[in-house]
Amino acid sequence: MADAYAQAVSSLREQAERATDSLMKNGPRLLIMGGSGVGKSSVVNACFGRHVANVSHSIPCTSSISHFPPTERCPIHLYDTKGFETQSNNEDILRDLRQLLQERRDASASKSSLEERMAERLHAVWWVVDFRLEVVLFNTVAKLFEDDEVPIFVILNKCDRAKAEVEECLKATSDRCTGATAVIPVVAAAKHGPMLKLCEACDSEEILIMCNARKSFYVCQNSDCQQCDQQQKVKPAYGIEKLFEETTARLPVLVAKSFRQAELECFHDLQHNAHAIIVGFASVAAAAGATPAPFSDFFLLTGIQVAMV
Ligand SMILES: Nc1nc2c(ncn2[C@@H]2O[C@H](COP(=O)(O)OP(=O)(O)OP(=O)(O)O)[C@@H](O)[C@H]2O)c(=O)[nH]1
Ligand SMILES: [Mg+2]
Ligand SMILES: [Zn+2]
Repeated sequence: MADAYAQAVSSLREQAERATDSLMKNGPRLLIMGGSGVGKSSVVNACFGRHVANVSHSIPCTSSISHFPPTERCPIHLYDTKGFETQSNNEDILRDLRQLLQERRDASASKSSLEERMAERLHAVWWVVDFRLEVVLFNTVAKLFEDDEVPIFVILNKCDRAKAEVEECLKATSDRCTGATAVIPVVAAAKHGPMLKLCEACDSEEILIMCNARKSFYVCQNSDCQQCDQQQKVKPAYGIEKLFEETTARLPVLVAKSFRQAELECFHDLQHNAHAIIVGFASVAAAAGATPAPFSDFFLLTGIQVAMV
């Protein structure tokens, strides 16, 4: 019994290592853009944790774009753009974006297999905004990416404010940024309460918020709420899962796998998670009513893997 267990762990580890290699080779290429101080770094941290935002492993790509190559724990190529300035025409950034696009087209053209060519392309843009919107610049950039069919997701950050205010801004953003694939509200680093300042248990706006350096909670005042008068913790971030879902849905299947993978920071720690993985794996296989799929295919079952680890 112990032997069989050890064998299963070791076989899973081997398969996971192979899957990781392939994920790293085919990691999605994600470009982060946005004005200064809108929360680009906070969004990256909320999504990919501390495994990427480390400046020391970035490679200057152009003068205003840094490339963060994939790591074992975060198999994603991140291209981080210098925040643009409202007072400038941002010609330098536009020039660098053209250069990056060309570089990626050339890299793609140099490969022979479809799989490799696809892996070299830029796969998505995350355009982070807070409540100011650079519409002209956005539309210029959207045009730039149009030919390459790169989806642009506008991430409306700092949605830890009143619902009416956020909804108005979401509408204005969708109306004016016509080239956006989707506009997604998030709270990358909650400072003023939960998303939309709504109770997470009942959606009521009647909440009292207490956020300072030491405490971060709120109390729902709605007498029908199950959590009424209870302290509820303000989470570090909101809306990140939705952002992943929306982005994954638009990625080529090949790279979508590694994108989801980035969420599973602990995945490589197989020894630690072996038991949960084996239990999860067996139950998925049983539910599918088939012989167990190879581990790499298992990553396709994205909903399940998140629940599992
Ligand atoms: N209220 C609130 N503040 C946020 C949120 N996300 C980020 N911030 C704050 O916004 C400020 C800027 O965040 P950064 O992540 O450094 O923004 P950035 O776009 O990387 O900034 P630059 O790199 O300087 O251009 C910080 O003080 C953050 O704490 C959020 O969801 N809500
Ligand atoms: Mg930053
Ligand atoms: Zn409530």
